[in-house]
Amino acid sequence: MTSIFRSPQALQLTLALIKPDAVAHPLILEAVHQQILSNKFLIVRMRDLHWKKEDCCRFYREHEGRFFYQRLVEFMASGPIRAYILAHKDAIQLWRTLMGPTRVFRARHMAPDSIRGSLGLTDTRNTTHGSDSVVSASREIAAFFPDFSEQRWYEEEEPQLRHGPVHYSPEKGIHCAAATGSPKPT
Ligand code: 3AN
Repeated sequence: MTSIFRSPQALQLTLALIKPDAVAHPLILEAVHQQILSNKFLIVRMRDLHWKKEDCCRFYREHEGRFFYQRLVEFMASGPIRAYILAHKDAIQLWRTLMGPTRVFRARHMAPDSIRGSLGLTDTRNTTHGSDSVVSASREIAAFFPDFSEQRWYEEEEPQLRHGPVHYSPEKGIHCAAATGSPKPT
C-alpha cells in the first residue's frame, strides 16, 4: 500500500493521454501542453510513444464488447500519442474537468472552453484521456510508466515538489524540485 506514505495534503497523481488526433497537429499538441501548465499541474513524467494495438486492448478492456471498442482501440494505435503523469492537489478531478465531457457534442454545448469542447473532433477522436479514480490512476500510470514507483515518488519527490521551489524544464517538458534539477529514476 503506497497510501501510508502520503500526508493528507499530498499531491495526487493522474495519468493524462493526448490522443492521436491531437498529437498529429503540433499546434494542438502544444496548446494542450500549455493548458496543463496554465492550470498549475506539475508534470512529473512525460513520454511520447506509438501504442501497440494489444496494449490498447488491455488498457480499454473494461469497454470490450461495447459498440465503440474496436474503433477506439484501432484509433488509439493509429498514430503517436503522448502520456503524462500529472500531479496536483486534486489532479484526477481537475484534469477531467479540464478535458470536459466524453461525448464531443455534449462537450461543445456544456463545456465549450474545455479541451474536448474546443478541440475534440468526434466521440472517439476526443483529444485526451484522464484517469477516473485513484485506483485507475495507479493502474494506468503503471501501464505507461512501468519503471515509475509511486511509493518512491511519494517518499522522495512529492514533498520537495509540494513545498517548492519547483523548476519547469521546457526542454524536457517536466517539472522538478529546483534543488535536484531532474527527477531521480524511480
Ligand atoms: P472518458 O475518456 O471520458 O473517461 P470512458 O473511459 O468512458 O470516457 O471511455 C473511454 C473512451 O471511449 C472515451 N475517451 C471515448 O473515446 C470512447 N467512448 C466512450 N463512450 C463512447 C461513446 N458513447 N461513443 C463513442 N466513443 C465512446
